[in-house]
Amino acid sequence: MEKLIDIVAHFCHEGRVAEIAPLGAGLINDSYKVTTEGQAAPDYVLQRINHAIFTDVDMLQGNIEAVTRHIRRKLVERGESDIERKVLHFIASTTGKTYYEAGGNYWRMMVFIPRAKTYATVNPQYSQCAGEAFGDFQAMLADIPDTLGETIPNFHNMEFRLQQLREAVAADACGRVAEVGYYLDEIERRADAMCLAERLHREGVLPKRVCHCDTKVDNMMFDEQGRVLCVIDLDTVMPSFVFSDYGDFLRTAGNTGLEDDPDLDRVNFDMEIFRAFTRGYLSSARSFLLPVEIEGLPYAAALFPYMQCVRFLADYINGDTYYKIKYASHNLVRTRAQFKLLQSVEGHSDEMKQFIEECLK
Ligand code: GN1
Ligand code: MG
Repeated sequence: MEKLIDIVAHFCHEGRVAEIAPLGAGLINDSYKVTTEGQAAPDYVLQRINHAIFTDVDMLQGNIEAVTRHIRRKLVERGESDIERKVLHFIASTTGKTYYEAGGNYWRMMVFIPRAKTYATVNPQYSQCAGEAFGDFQAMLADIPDTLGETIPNFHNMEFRLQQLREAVAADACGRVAEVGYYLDEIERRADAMCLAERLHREGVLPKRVCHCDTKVDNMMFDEQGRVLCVIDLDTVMPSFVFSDYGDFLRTAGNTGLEDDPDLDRVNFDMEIFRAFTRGYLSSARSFLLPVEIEGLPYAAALFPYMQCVRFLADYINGDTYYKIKYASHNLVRTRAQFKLLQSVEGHSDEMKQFIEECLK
């Protein structure tokens, strides 16, 4: 593999590189911070795109360029200040594209957003801001003129994810199926109910819109005052149900434990975060949401722990081919934690409905 410094040299960046160091904790791509000498030039983030997952890098970067261009235009129209910190800026490589291929690896480089932070956990106040920001993100992209490709086909299609799990079970590549019977039964028991969105879509009732599709809480940058600057990690921006963005944020921020918490007593659904995020989201998304979308929000809160449980379990059964793992049973531990979260969400179903009704009054 080419050295990182040689990769960076293929991008049209400013300044001289002082240091390149690993950055972040994503489960898919590898990220590095590229620090430049002095104050004049910005710092950068260099990323190796996971080409096994994002097979069409040209489409991937095309989507991202379209989305960042459109958001930038909206921010300018609104007369926003500090725009460089409010939308990602990918720089061109020597080929003129915003990515560079070297020896079968694909790289891209973006301007590092200074004085910004991501959090693994957020308080209710931050959650409300995050809700407004994701609602606003969807609202800004509602009139994007470009047609976005599906960077990962069927990404949040629950029927497809269940089919993948069933195929993994049938193949049982590592002999792991025997030990996960309990989870497989619990998943199958809920399968029909959880595929509601696909059914509504087929009936022509539920639309797809441009969504972020990876609204984990740590994919959002906050400034020094706790205001949302921008949404990052745009690889999965594509047409989906609004449930994706609403549900995945709550799956991460609304968990009192960790996504892979080995201690299930720590994993519960935090209703205070739910209320704050929902209030924020409805304030900016209400203008375009259909009744069927609003009614589906409690379902979305359950759907994402469920879907993630299915995806982690399928990966465990397949022998850990998709998600980065830190130890042998990591994907099973993740499965258990997501299932516990799902059970906790299910226990709050009526309360969630009531709260949403009150919000709309
Ligand atoms: C992956 O790249 P990262 O870590 O933000 C995954 C998401 C999962 C998430 C679980 C392309 O996101 O869908 O929800 O891990 N992204 C992809 O933590 O599969
Ligand atoms: Mg991420």
